[in-house]
Amino acid sequence: KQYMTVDGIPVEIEGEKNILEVLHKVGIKLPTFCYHSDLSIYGACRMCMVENEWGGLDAACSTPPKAGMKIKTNTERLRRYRKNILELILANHCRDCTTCENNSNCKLQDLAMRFNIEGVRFPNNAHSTKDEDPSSLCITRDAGKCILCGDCVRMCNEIQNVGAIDFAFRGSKMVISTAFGKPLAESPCVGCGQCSVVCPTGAIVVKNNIKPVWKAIEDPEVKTTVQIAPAVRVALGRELGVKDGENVMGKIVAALRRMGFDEIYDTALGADLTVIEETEEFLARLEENRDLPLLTSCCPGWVQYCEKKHPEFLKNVSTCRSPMQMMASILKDQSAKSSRKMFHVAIMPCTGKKFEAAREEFAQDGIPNVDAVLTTQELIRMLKESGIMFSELEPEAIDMPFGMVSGAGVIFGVTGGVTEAVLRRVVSNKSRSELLSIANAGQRGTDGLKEFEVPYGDRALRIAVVSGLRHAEEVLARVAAGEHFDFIEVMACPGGCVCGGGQPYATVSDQQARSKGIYKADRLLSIRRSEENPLVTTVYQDIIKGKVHELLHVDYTQ
Ligand code: HC1
Ligand code: SF4
Repeated sequence: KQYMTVDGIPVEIEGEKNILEVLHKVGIKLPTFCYHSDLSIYGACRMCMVENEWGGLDAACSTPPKAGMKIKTNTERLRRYRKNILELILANHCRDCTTCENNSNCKLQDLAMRFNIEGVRFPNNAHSTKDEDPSSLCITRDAGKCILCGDCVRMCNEIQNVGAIDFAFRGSKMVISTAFGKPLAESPCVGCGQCSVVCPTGAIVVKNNIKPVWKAIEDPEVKTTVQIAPAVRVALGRELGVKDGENVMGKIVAALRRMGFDEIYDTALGADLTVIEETEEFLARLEENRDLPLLTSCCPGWVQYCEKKHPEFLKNVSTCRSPMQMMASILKDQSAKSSRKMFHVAIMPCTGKKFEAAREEFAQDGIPNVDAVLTTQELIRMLKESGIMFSELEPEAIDMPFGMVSGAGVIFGVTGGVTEAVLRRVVSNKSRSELLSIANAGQRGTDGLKEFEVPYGDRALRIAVVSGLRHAEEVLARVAAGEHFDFIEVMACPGGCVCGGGQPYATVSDQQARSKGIYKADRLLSIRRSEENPLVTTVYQDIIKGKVHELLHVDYTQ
């Protein structure tokens, strides 16, 4: 066994990659801006310095632990050093904290409080005023709040393989920028919002669409309808006094009713329809041996990635509209028969859905099917604004005629969920034990790329499940090189929608709790397969008869 000494106490080294990890084990959480275990180590913020036995300072994030090492983590010198860094950052920072989108959700604010910053001794610098790029429909960047930690750059490059943003210029002129300083909307950005997840300040935040939603709710002439995505129900989190991973769908419904929405639906019904349509499309392609692998189409970040980087694969992308759009197309089509105007809101874990909602493919006579997308984060804000005591609410049920969903629709919220839902439909054995064997086929778990085979007739289906766009790039390269897959599910956000860019920040254990929560919700539903949902039959037979293609499909190749 090997030991190092932390603040005079021996601590065993058990293969940790850096001192930070060793410290976590003994309950010490040093401040960091630029450290995320999933990203490469940058070591730029210097907040996690520790003092070595010779009086030198080492960054705990980039120093591996060694046997016999002696460090101190909390000395007068270190505290002064950290305060100094914070003051320098604050001097270069737009300090409109009380009106900042990220107010109370900001690492800089937190650390300023933790280190007792009572004033900033340095003069304000050039970057200390707002400098916003509002061009993206998904996120807003404000260079005035950027502390140059580089987390967003590494996320966009290393995990998402998009490379929309990077460091530009040097020294005091350094900024994070798109190529040639273009607006983000004109860059390769796919709107996944993962940069905002890792941004420690308000420099990258989710675009806020709350105002038009309140306005519609207030308007007596307008009927407000709302759908709630699968992954939202397990991520409302501690801010509202519930555990991450707990399924609070019933409470969300109750809260939305109190807020004034007229009709409340579950996107999982849209997902049930997606399963039916996508399975049919998949089986047809298998039969005709064309345009394989089928690439899933419900994730808007992925669809944009394919459009921007790999248009040659667009013919493989399923023509199914996303569940959000299937649901919305049907609702808006229904509302055309009514004299009352409908304003339809989608509550999503995803920033990219804001872009999807604005796509011209998803409008009827110029009116978008989804009028506003609110992320889970925005929903939390509205709940707080309303003064609703969320944790105290008694659960309520969603509305008819779309008030029943299957477990297959709910599991869309985790990586592998779409695949599992489609497999439940594809296999002819409909027994309970078969559900279990499908669950263990290989699509579950958080790995960014999962590959497996499932027997189908006298052959095997070769399947890949991808989350995080870097892995999509990898698997597309293999397909381009001639490797065969039948079905590939892609979700842009690592872990799937439960870890979407619009969700409240989650630690690794929160993420696991959310996935577990989704699978638990599935197990507790009496209907586990989309085709067994009686409302699916009603929708096809009564509500969208003769309009299936028009309302449920889209062609991204055009
Ligand atoms: Fe998703 Fe989907 S699962 S894309 O991740 O297919 O956002 O939750 O609503 O549309 O159902 C997101 C989640 C969501 C769609 C569904
Ligand atoms: Fe990159 Fe996604 Fe951020 Fe766009 S939203 S800059 S693609 S990480």
